[in-house]
Amino acid sequence: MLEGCVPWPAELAQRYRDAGYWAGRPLDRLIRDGAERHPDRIALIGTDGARWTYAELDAWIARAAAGLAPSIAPRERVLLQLPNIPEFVAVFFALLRIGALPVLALPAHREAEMVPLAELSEAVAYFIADDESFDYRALAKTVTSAVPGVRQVFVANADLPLADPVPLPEPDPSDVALFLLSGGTTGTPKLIPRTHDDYSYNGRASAEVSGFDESTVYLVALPASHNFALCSPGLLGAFAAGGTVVLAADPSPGTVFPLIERDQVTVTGVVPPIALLWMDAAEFADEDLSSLRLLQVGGAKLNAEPAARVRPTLGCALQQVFGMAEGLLNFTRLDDPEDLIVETQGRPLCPDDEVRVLANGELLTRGPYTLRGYYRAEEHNRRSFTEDGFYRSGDLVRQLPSGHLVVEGRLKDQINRGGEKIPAEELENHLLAHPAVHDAAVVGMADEVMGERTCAFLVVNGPVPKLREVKAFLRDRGVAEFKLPDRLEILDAFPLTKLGKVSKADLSRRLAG
Ligand code: OOB
Repeated sequence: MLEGCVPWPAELAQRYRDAGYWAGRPLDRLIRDGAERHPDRIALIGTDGARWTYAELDAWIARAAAGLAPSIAPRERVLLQLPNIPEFVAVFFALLRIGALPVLALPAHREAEMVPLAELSEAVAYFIADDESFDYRALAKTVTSAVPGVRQVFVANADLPLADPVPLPEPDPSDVALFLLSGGTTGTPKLIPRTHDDYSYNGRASAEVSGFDESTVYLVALPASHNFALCSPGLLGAFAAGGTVVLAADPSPGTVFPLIERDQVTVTGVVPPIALLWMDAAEFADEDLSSLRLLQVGGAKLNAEPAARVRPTLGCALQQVFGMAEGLLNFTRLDDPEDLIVETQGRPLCPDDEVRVLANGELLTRGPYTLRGYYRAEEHNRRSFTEDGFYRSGDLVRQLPSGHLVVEGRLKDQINRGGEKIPAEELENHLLAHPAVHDAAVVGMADEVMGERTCAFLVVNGPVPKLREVKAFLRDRGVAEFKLPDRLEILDAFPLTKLGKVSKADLSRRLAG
């Protein structure tokens, strides 16, 4: 296993192999198998309608792998920051094929996220795209000058090197295939190593519980680099089932509804605020959405009331998904009774997912696709895992006799803003850098649509800054837009707990009261 990663203990690894979860095949087999079994089926459709069969996609990947092999070595880390464009798929699989390890950044990330990520991963290359919405070339310049180890920048939709396919050595399926980003709870980013074996299982098994097959047309509405849209079941699950993947540039009804009609999309996955938006827009939409069979909702809690409205408004079934980039995935089952689908966040994907709910409600888990440690984070790992290897999710849940989980809250110091995760400490550190800020504490405030929004409490030692100025200050530091506070509250001093720590519970109560 790659240095800096924590392997599963040998007995568990054997159990996962014996049970067939770990199939001993490299992740890029998804496409190679598809090209062998059904070369002429449509694998991928771009936003503009461009189409690739499995054979064509496989050939493109092979040429991209050959083009990249001279400049990137096996096991080297590579930053991948691409929107939902066909090149995402080509580059992702090309990197797997040469044994390089993609680090999946979100398109929304900026300098404040990308620089620490480049440092931690010791990335040697950085894939960006030319995009109307943002100048990624400028961002890449900033990152490469701050972290010289990033020796090459590729603009995937402008200068992707292609060459005649060459034979490449197969990676060890038990080794790391890629890194996902953790939602995070601390001031620094955390990388989640996912192996070929574990991530292949993740995609295959979630495709199965979601009823994916060759008739599946999966729309990628969320960022493809997020675990939900990538592999839960997401685009990798759709490929595993021999289905078709359609890429949407963004999840707005104006973008997505025409694609659903055009490509007869059968299933997609979204976060709760997007589901709400779609339900509102569907009533007035001209497009025919009748091909949609299933809407998967996850990333943040979907309340029972909107959950019950999915079928009447969109005419499709609902599947709740409670997942995490760290591993464990919970799904309501397609044949679950309606009350479980509406009122719970599903039950674990795998019979060998071990779930422990502590007396305080905290969910701990280990299993065949849940990490055993973050990358190069020994100290943090001591806090995030039990002695016997359970991951402390920081989520508070209730488990029903059926095994279904109801998410009731959170212990971790993170804000879940409509599925986008904001580590409080990270934002507090940025706020503390402001000259007028003496102390900062960030808490979530309840919001009908987003679930939570972000409130920054400040103690100031200078002129009281306005929200607009604070946002501009943070933007200037290169903090991603979704992490900027929605509200500012100025206090003379913070309420403290009996132990003398800032009482975020008290701060939350102030917002509620
Ligand atoms: C997904 O992954 P992450 O890594 O962005 O965030 C994980 C965290 C969970 O620990 C939990 O706090 C929250 O997001 N969460 C939910 C939820 N789904 C995720 N909270 C309540 N209800 C839900 N349905 O968010 C993710 C990864 C794969 C599939 C789906 C979501």
